Amino acid sequence: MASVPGLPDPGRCLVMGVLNVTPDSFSDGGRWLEPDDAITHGLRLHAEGADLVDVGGESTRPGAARVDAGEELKRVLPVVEALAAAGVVVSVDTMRAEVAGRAVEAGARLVNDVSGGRAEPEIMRVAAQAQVPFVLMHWRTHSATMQDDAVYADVVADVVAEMEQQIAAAGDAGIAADQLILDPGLGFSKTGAQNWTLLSGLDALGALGHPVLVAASRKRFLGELLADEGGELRTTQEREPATVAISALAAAAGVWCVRVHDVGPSLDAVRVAARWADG
Ligand code: PMM
Repeated sequence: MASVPGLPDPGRCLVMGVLNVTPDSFSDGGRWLEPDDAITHGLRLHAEGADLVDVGGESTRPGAARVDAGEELKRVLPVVEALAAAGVVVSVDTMRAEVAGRAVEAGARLVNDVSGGRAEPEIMRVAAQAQVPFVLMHWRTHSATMQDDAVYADVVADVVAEMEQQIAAAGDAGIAADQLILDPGLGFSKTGAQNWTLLSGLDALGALGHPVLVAASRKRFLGELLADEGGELRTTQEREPATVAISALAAAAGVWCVRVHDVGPSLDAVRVAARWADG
């Protein structure tokens, strides 16, 4: 089982709880926009057993417009600070170097950059200097137009090749190899079919030699798979059992961490997978 220095190591796949302090994220947008509500929810995720709580202040749903850095800082910092002070292992979900740096100062212990260092390359140096682990997600462009770029000759090979470039950039920026976590970026410049191909080809990502994080929770491709006969997608809430299935399968495939909105059921799933593997 992979482990990352400085982060929890429970001997099973980790569970990261999602805490979006945004008005417009696809699943929990608007629910935790007030700092007190966000902090309460973060503590709840922690109490439910989340190994990490991932605090984000910018929605990356397909088509989303960017927020400015000042607004992102205003959303994220008080929540990171309060949760870290309460003993929660906090990760910050941001593409901005300044937000990452300030969040780490406020107590965040992991930088989760959905752009994999491509939006603001300086973010890699910030993580390196702070010596915190860095989630390098596969990403091509910002959410407003990302689905126009879901074109691959071979999605697994192309994603791996593009990630190898960003892994090299992370090394050049001074991020230690054992502080780097890879994420295929499900839904980011990817169709539903491409997400499934990436999941079934996760070994190729794992072969790059870093822990892998999978974030499928409640995403549209699960709603599409389980659509009714009239083509009506499952609602985000109704995608929860499928999310739990992904957590179990990801854990069984050796994934280091799953990032989910509802922690309890996925924690059960990764515990089952660990027990199964133990025999
Ligand atoms: N997806 C979202 C946000 N942050 N971070 C990582 N590492 N990987 C992802 O796939 C990812 C992410 C999408 O929005 P959500 O916060 O509503 O799930």
